[in-house]
Amino acid sequence: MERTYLMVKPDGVQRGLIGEIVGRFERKGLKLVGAKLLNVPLETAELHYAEHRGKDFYDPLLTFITSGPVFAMVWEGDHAVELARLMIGKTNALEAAPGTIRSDFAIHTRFNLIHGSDSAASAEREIGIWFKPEELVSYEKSIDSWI
Ligand code: IDP
Repeated sequence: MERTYLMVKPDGVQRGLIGEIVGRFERKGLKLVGAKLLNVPLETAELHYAEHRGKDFYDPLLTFITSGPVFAMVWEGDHAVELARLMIGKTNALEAAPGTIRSDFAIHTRFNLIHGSDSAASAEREIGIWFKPEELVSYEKSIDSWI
């Protein structure tokens, strides 16, 4: 069983797409184990995007991600990281495959609606940045054996 960190970015929250996005992962069969709406402290944004420090899009990215509330989530399931990345689509909406979240709802690269961890190791690191262990819920769903 794998976990991934997903986050509806400020553009997704402003555009009223939280429900649409959450619904896609629910219908897929992944299990929501943590969620919260929050304004992002600058230090948290810096930690989350540490790998991009120094790139030309880094400062605008921090400004964007701290500009309004985000909806932070942890989802669980077999291959959760890879499945979520496939459903999200490529970073640039122009390159995202039809049917992906970014293709269906985004136009630009920065305002691309959602973050998803790119590996199991990144997921564990990011979950540690955004959630305390006690904020994650462990539970069984009787439907699990059908997925
Ligand atoms: P990802 O979100 O698809 O994993 P990353 O390369 O990790 O993409 O970049 C993090 C975020 O930084 C992107 O989701 C996007 O919001 C922003 N970003 C990445 N590359 C660019 C760019 O070339 N111009 C503007 N923003 C960018």
